[in-house]
Amino acid sequence: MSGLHNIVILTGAGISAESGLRTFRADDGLWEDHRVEDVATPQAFRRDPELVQRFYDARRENVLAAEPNAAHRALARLDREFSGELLIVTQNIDDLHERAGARHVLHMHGEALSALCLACDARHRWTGTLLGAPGCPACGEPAMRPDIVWFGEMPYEMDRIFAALTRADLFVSIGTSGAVYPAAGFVQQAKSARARTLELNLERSQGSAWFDQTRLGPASELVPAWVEEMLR
Ligand code: BJW
Repeated sequence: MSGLHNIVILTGAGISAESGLRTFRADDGLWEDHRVEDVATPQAFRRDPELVQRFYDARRENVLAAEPNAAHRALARLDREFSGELLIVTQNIDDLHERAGARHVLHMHGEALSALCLACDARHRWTGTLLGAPGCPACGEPAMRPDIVWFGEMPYEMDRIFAALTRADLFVSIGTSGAVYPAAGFVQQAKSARARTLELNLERSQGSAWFDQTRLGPASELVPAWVEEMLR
């Protein structure tokens, strides 16, 4: 495996598109039905909690109905078989990496199947609805919100992510448009740590010029082919 010891993989909505989960910024994307400021900010939640809960209740149902595709399965295989350190940092709120069998996954933008209590900060696995303000299983308060990182909020696990980027000798970005920070800046951090950088995407991302190599096509084809090369 050409002397690699530390791989960091960033995934975005594009890796789950072929599992039937819509991306954000495509013509038929999630933001087509909703203005981002109406559903993905803390201000939106304060202004119209029912709209936001309904949006994420529907997303949670879609996640539960979706299945991992060949790209998730290939990354899970790499996670199992790579002898060095590997970290999958996903911006996605679905659990398809885990359901494909990946073990080293960080959800920097939160998880659809988790709820966060605004009264006591407890996080609970949540597969039902949040509309109707159910009580928190820990403190009983009807103060549960989707455990999602909205615009203006600090993404999860940033310390572990930055530490991994500093050690990385390969950084791979899969199915993300590079429109949202801090994730969009990871390629530059990896490059300053002298990592090689590879982009796998349907079309070039906004930060495409930062990558040493770009391969264009659907994730379900590109990712298994790349993993095969890595494990050869
Ligand atoms: C395929 C495919 C197939 C399709 N195969 N590929 C100005 C400059 C810099 C920063 C800012 C700024 N103004 C404001 C900010 C900060 C802000 C930000 O980035 N705003 C931008 C609009 C500029 N960021 C934040 O507020 C973040 N917090 C923050 O910065 O805290 C401070 C901080 C400081 C320093 C260090 C650390 C922190 C929080 C961002 C939260 C983002 N939340 C969302 C929604 C919540 C989750 C949810 O509802 O699901 O997360 S936004 C949305 O975008 C979602 C996604 O995770 C995220 C990224 O989208 P993604 O995955 O790239 O999807 P798309 O649709 O954009 O792209 C899909 C791609 O797939 C495309 O490229 C297709 O080609 C490809 N594709 N089919 C392969 N089959």
